[in-house]
Amino acid sequence: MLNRVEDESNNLFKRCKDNPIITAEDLPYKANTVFNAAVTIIGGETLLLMRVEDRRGISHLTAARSKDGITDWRIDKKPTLLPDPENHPEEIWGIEDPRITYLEEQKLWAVAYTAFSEEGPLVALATTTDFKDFKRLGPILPPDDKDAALFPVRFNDRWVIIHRPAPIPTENEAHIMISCSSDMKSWSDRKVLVPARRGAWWDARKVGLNTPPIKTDEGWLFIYHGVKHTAGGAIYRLGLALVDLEDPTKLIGRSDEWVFRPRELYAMIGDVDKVVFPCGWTLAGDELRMYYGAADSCIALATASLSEMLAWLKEHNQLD
Ligand code: BMA
Repeated sequence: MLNRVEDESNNLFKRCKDNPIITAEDLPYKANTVFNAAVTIIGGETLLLMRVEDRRGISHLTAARSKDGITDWRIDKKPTLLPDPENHPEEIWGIEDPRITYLEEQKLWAVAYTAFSEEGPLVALATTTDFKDFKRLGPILPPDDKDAALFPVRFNDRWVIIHRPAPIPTENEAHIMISCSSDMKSWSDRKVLVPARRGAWWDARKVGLNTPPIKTDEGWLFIYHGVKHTAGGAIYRLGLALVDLEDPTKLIGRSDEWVFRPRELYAMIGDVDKVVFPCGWTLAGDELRMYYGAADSCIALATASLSEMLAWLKEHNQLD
């Protein structure tokens, strides 16, 4: 893989030269891996809420803060949010892959994460104002379901969440869905938002949301992953999806090609080979910063221009 030094044909993302920016060696305590981090800006600093897998295989979440979002990460000395199976049995096998959304109305952050229950992974929700204390709302979507993120605002008085229920066995395809709720507890009106493609496509059979949707002039934009199964194992690559500003259940843009793929050694080889898996991004001016888990083993950073990305998507829009 080292001889594949060419960049993506679309050249939208630039990988940070310091990658990987955080590895398990940077943690103040022993763990197996650190990856798939959510991100937000708080107090003028970048905060990553990182998935840390301990040496039993159980994941928890730990916060890291940095002034420039690239270097000098200050990592909490102890796990920030540990699974709490006594009060929340659905967290028995850990908590994983958080996505952060700032809820403007409530002036707090909502964290949607995967709780690994005995019945399978499900979507759970917690809120916080400081990333020190968290209020758990418990499971909000039944197993199997994961890869969920809330929109920051309500639409017609209802909250909206993007998520990915398990494949229906007969179809064996996993599609990105969207559901609505008036109380954030019971979710209904489930609808397919981004269907998995078929056949040989890079995003055939299994897709899932990665980054929470951000508002742009063209629509709500998010990154999703496509999983292609090959004789050499699965490859996790990333594409773009755009939904209508007023009606987020309406898909209006979807990239034909992937925009990012595992390329460097740290994304090609790890606990799970050939995986790039962002759980968040930040936007400052026109600069998008995508923080991604690489090979389920470390955290890396790539940046892109939002306007270039939207212009590229117009040229590469293929909805089905
Ligand atoms: C997905 C999620 C991610 C993980 C990826 C690759 O299903 O569980 O946490 O990074 O698989 O292993």
